Amino acid sequence: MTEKVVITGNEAVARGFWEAGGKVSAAYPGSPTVSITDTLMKMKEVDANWATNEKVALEMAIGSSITGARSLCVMKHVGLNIALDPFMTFTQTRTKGAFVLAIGDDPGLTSSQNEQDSRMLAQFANIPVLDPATPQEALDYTREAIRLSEQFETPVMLRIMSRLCHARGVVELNERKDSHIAGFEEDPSNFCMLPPYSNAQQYFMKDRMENLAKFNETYHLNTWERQGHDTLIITSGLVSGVIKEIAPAADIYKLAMIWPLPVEKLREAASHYRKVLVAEEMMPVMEKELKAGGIDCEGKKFFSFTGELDFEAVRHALAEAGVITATEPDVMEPLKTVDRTPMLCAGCPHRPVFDSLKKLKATVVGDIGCYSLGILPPFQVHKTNISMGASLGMVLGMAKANRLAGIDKPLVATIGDGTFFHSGLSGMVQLSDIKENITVICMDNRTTAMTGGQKTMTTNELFSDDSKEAPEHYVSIYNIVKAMGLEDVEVVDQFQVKEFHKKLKDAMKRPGISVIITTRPCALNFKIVNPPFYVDEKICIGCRSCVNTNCPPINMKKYEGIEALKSHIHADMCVGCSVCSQVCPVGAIKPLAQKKEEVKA
Ligand SMILES: Cc1ncc(C[n+]2csc(CCOP(=O)(O)OP(=O)(O)O)c2C)c(N)n1
Ligand code: SF4
Ligand code: SF4
Ligand code: SF4
Repeated sequence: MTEKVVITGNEAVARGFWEAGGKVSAAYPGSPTVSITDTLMKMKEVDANWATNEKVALEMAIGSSITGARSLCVMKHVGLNIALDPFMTFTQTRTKGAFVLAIGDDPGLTSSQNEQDSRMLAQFANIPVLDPATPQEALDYTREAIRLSEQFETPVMLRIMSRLCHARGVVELNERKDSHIAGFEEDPSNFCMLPPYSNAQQYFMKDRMENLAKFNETYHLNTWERQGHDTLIITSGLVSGVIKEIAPAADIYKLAMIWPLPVEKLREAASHYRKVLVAEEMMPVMEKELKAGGIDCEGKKFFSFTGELDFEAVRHALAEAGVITATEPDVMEPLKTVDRTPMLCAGCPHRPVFDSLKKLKATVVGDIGCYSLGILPPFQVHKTNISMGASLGMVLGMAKANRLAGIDKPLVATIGDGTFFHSGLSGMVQLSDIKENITVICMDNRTTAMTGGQKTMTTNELFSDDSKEAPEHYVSIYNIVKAMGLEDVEVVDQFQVKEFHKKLKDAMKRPGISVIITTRPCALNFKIVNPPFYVDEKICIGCRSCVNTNCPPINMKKYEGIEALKSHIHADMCVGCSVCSQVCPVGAIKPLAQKKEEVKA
């Protein structure tokens, strides 16, 4: 029985895995692929897991695959950097249970620290790549990836672009075909990657890629649309759909498997045309390979090497390449939107930390999470942001360089609980036996907030429901840091604004490593709503200290009968964290309930 539904690309990947008899999935959260795992977690036949980082996720999926279970590993593009070590060696082996790596690329860096092209890592690791264009293809290609993985004994990369992950489309569903888990069969020549076994696997890997390239020469999912145009556009995935809409009369060779390329087939196709264009987002992977194969083509001469190839970018490139006339009207008027910088939520636990750091004029080595917003105005406290977990190693390097240069300036590093467990542990150990003056703030909001509130090892169930029962599983950052031998470790409530400020100031003055662990949970994820506050405009002196905390409900406004601008709180947006009332120098911000009491009296 088939059914048609409207779902996202991510939901389609999850469904495809389920239909193909998928058994185990392991993921680390990161935009744009988060909802693949959210969806899998609702499917009882699949054992779906969030791992502590991408390397652990990959290793879990390797383990289930070599035990014969159809396995899926999910991450965002930069996650593969973390998992690259096991990945590069695992791809030498003959895959047992299917292994699919669903990886989300983010051209245009809508929510990432860089814009890397995962195809390059697939090329590096000698595995094939499928590139779906629509939610339907996301489902079909996931099933196909499982099939190819078992047929060719290879891990398969399913590369999904951020726009497809979140795009919705009509998708035809099918029943699940369950699969059998054969169990682990000992085979040192395949699973013990040491010489001489690993030397032999190089030949297997090379032959496997040659077989896949041959297979791709006649792959039924690659399509060649011939309409008599003098230019052939070789493309794949989302970009193929954009091209079709902009230039419906174009001749398009759309590849389903974008690595390894069917060079002979493309050479033959190219021979029918006056000109060949290669349209691909980010790196010129296909263009370079085709040029190396002697095929006369152009790509990055017209298509940008950075950003999404959206309608405007493709239209411009096709006009420049002479495929369409420049006078053709735009397919879509650009939307007129108001630019807004991202803001911390009302009641965010990171706010008072940034407020203090700003006042202390600290040099802060930042990390990745909601607290990365400390880079932006009005706080502008974070001075660096490189990769997850980097703050701890970086702050140590900076402290050492400062000492050699005779610069006596205390340094602060921030790291969230999610990031601490992801890749901060080893940096923290490195800090445990040094003499430099460094303050580390572990911003433990009990969740991986930035990616939608996945659990971390400190996620305390007490915050997520009202059961008041002890947390099921809780790993204390305090205990870990103490066990590393660090003595100067404090657990603080940053919503006691003045005390917190003093503790931070003192810690920054103390020599050696001081660790401060903040404890207030994420207001959004744990739905923390307390009674709101209001501004007594008669007391307010308009100093803007509250406004500078950048909490969304606060703004300056003109009150009737008062000349100067005074502060105001939108009660329906305020979640009553009290931080603004604590920074007000004249006590003008009070609980709204108090005002109501006064009115009654
Ligand atoms: C290597 C890598 N994997 C995943 C991500 C996606 N990501 C962005 S921030 C973040 C973690 C944030 O959690 P936490 O450190 O607890 O900070 P919070 O957002 O809760 O403030 C993740 C997983 C990333 N940027 N880089
Ligand atoms: S999601 Fe949580 S941690 Fe992130 S800004 Fe909102 S309240 Fe702060
Ligand atoms: S009490 Fe103040 S800082 Fe807290 S949520 Fe309300 S307006 Fe924002
Ligand atoms: S901090 Fe107090 S005095 Fe200053 S603007 Fe806000 S409410 Fe007014």
